Amino acid sequence: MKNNQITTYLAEQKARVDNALKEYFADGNPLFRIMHYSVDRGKRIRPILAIASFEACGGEDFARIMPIACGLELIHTYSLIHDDLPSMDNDDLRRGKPSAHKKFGEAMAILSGDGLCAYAFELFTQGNDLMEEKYVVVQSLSEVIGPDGIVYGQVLDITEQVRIPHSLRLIHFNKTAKFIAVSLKCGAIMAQASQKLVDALFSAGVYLGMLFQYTDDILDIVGKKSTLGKTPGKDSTAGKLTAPGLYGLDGARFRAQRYAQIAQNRFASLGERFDVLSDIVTFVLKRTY
Ligand code: GRG
Repeated sequence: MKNNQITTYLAEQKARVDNALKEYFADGNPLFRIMHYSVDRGKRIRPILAIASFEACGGEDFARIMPIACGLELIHTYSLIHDDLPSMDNDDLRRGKPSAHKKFGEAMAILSGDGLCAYAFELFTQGNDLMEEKYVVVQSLSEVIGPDGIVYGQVLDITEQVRIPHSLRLIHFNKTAKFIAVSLKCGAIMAQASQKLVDALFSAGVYLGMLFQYTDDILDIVGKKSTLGKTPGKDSTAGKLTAPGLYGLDGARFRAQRYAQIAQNRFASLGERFDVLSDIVTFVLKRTY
């Protein structure tokens, strides 16, 4: 795919996800409006990866993957809301607007995150078909968003003092890469792909996830305020362990390219149907927001 083709593909998938999310938040008590405020405006990279993986694995019925894809976005948003809290990163801006606690106060921000987490599991388990697949989806997701995944990554992010490559890898792997990888895995599970393919997509996804966090760290320094949608330079000035902080900008860019290359080799080895994932890798490597 050419650069403009992958951009169009991503925009189309994002529109599908946004429409579905709007429906999931169309009704409900006022808390749903508060939750949707934070859900609104993300890039939707995780749901798009689930959809792309589902389709590449031969999945056709869109209704099978959409609730799972949207549930991933709800969990992601929940983690962003909590990440921004005064006791965590204390960020006033998220997705180009006041973060949840700035807009609604800390208590409502925490509660909206709690609500998003529970609502996500409602979406993961919705309907009476493919119960076994949904069980594996929930099992796989629980493993990577909890104390051996995102939550652990955040603990390390806050507490890690030892500025060595191993620490950086551990933070990136847990905070970001496992969740990106599991998004691909969920798409494959819902397409009833073989265990071998499910595992191959997860392990390729880890490299894409490491790349994603590298580019996030790089953009934190060189990204434009107008496109970032969050407070620029926050991580570097807060003394966080980041890729450019450890390796310098050029070193971080070089290593990002290496992660991209490994991810692309892995996707290429799965056959042409997975080219879209290689194109997403290129997009992530070159992204400006
Ligand atoms: C609630 C699961 C959960 C965990 C609590 C707060 C916390 C522990 C973890 C924070 C983890 C975190 C914020 C990781 C950063 C991941 C990352 C690169 C976020 C930016 O993702 P984008 O660029 O953002 O996809 P958009 O806004 O486009 O969705």
